[in-house]
Amino acid sequence: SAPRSDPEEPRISAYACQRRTPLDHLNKIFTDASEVLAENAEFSESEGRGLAFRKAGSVLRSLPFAVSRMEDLRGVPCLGEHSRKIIQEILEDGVSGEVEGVLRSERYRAMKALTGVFGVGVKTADRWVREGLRTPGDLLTSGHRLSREQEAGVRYYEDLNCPVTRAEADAIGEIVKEAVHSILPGARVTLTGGFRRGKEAGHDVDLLITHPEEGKEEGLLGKLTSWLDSQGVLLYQRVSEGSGGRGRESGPMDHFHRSFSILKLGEQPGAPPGPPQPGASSAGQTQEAASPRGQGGAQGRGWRAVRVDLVICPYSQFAYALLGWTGSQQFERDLRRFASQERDMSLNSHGLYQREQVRTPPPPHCISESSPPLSLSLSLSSPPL
Ligand code: 8DG
Ligand code: MN
Ligand code: MN
Repeated sequence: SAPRSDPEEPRISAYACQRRTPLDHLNKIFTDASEVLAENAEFSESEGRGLAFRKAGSVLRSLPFAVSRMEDLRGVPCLGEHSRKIIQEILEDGVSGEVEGVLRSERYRAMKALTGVFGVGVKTADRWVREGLRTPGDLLTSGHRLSREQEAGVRYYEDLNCPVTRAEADAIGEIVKEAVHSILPGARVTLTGGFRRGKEAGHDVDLLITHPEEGKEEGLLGKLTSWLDSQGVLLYQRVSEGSGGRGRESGPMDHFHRSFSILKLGEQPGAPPGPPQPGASSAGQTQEAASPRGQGGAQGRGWRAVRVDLVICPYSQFAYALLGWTGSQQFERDLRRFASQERDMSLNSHGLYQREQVRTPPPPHCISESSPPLSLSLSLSSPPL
């Protein structure tokens, strides 16, 4: 694509982490389209194509004007031929034929419904679709063997596909805070993920937990989830032990102790959930069904199921963990790409490393919680913020 002719015109960075990306933006009609095409690509395991549409969506979200002619896109990076064709179609016809086709296709709909089950990835959903399954309800009637996670995913399908509100996220935060403080006074619980970015709704609640005295956080996750279980709040969990951030930290995945869980949220945000049902207080045991077929759901039941990620981190890594768990995914991806390609450094949720030192991190420099967002122009030699 041609560079902008006007040298005064600020260039738009190809890195999402260098673009201002407001929650509310002006090009929703185009970003909705690229989201559908990205999903559809991911459903056929075309990761490259999926990423291209995600990048296109991300740059469109950052534009301070509504795109109304193709010329508006001169010099805008991250828009490939395919994305531009879709935008042109929408500008001319109001909709994209290709996107409409995807939305109508039986395969896309089935993949969307089945990957919408907690614990079901693209590979599994694809196999089921080829076997003729279309909805989570079909899973029950077909008698397919489900993992414990998928069973919970089907049981709470409706609730988990109903967006979590900000008030519900705060209420979950309060429940977890109360539990954490009763176990380890002085520990800190921080709401991260989409809600930290200011979103009004999300698919889960992401909580990062630490204690200002390094080492005090060890063993906290097990105690926390036992406490939640004893209160009848823990409907399901899968714990990832990791190394607690004390092993060799490299690669894209982090190594914090964490729990991918489903918690029970009582009727009024902040209100304690109902008493545990006799014999049903352990995660994974039978609870009232949130049926995937329409009846059930949160209404009338007095509680709803909410997906919650609980992450424990040592205090010395808190700044990086907070940065890494705040998202968005595109921002995180490009932040790491920027570190690597522009600074020859390596960034993950544990620290920022000189390239040669990936396996022996220097002591992470201290960034206080009240600091302004980490500026990318900082180098390691800068004084602490
Ligand atoms: P949503 O829940 O509102 O839909 O959006 P979100 O909060 O932005 O998405 P998310 O799926 O909850 O993820 C939030 C951030 O957490 C995401 O940008 C990357 C990060 N994250 C995971 N899993 C992992 C992981 O295993 N390791 C690390 N370091 N980060 C992770 O979701
Ligand atoms: Mn989230
Ligand atoms: Mn999450």
